[in-house]
Amino acid sequence: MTNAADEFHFTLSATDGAARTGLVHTPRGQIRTPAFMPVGTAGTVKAMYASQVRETGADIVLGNVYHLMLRPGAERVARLGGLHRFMNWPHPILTDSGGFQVMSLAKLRKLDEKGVTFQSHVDGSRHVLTPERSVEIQGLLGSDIQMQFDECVKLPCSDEEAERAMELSLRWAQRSKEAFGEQPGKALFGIVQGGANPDLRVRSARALVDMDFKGYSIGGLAVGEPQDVMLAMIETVEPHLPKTKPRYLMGVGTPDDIVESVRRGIDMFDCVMPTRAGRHGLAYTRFGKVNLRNARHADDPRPLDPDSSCPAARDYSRAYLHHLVKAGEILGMMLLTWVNLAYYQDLMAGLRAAIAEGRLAGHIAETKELWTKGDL
Ligand code: PRF
Repeated sequence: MTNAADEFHFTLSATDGAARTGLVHTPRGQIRTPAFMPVGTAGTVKAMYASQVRETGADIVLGNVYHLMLRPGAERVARLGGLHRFMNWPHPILTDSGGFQVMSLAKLRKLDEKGVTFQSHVDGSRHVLTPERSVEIQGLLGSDIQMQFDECVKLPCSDEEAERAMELSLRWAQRSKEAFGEQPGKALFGIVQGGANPDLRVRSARALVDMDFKGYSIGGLAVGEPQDVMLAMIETVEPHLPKTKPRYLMGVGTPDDIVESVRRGIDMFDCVMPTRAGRHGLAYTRFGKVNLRNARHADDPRPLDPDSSCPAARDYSRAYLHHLVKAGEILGMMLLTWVNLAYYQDLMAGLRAAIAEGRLAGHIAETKELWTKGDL
């Protein structure tokens, strides 16, 4: 028997239109929603200490089956005490199931009803991922929130192709659920697919809700379509998802994508954007994006944002950051990743507070207004 407090569950504390704020409860801690999950693909949020990721305000990070099964191997991580201990992150971890990364990174892929066979991008070795093996790997890693194994098609694509992948993903959802079984304190999410076709999206959402997952992801978006198509798909799917379960929009996005998706009822996000942009000299601030590679920063003594919660945005001049980026110094990547993750977490905290106080629309308008103050 498990205590109700040890169960994975979601509590809503306030809504504002379709937007919601609440808590995902896990035995490893609570996740304040709307939440942004920094991406820790290979057992590290690149260029950040785990403790520092926590200090920016992150309650959960994301790990990837695809990368970790290839290197260092899921069984090895399990022998070493699981991913939390391995990467010194004692808080919740969500893992992605691998299919999406196989399709974007692996060589010589072959997909059939059983699963995906592929060659590693690391050493060319041959591997098989099935719904059952993906769930097994996510268990070996010790993931708190697992994703079903799915197939994501790039957009644009034909309705026939979107339907085939959506139906396959539903069969894989059922197999993932059977492989996962009952695991108190842990969750498996179903993933809505269906391309840019509203009927397919509704069918996918309804079928997954009938299977009764602990949360629902929306996949297959931010894969080449314009923002208005993505937002229309969220609006189509949202009414079919239970209010009592968390909704996670996979791989999204820019600050603007995030605020517009929160407005439409999304609770969880992940994206490489803040970390990857930071390693490429791009800062996200309250005043919009700043490209530190640009020569106009070379003599600028001002910090990125003197009122930021992040020391890296307050205590270093734009001139110094420009110098580090131009010189290819590791510290440049570290400082800008820190700035960006802190900004994303502050953005989420601002959205949560605004929803709680019923002033989301005004808050979003003010937030966007500041973005236009831009590269100053
Ligand atoms: N499926 C899975 N992971 C994902 C996606 C998906 O559709 C996306 C799409 N944006 C990002 N990550 N399993």
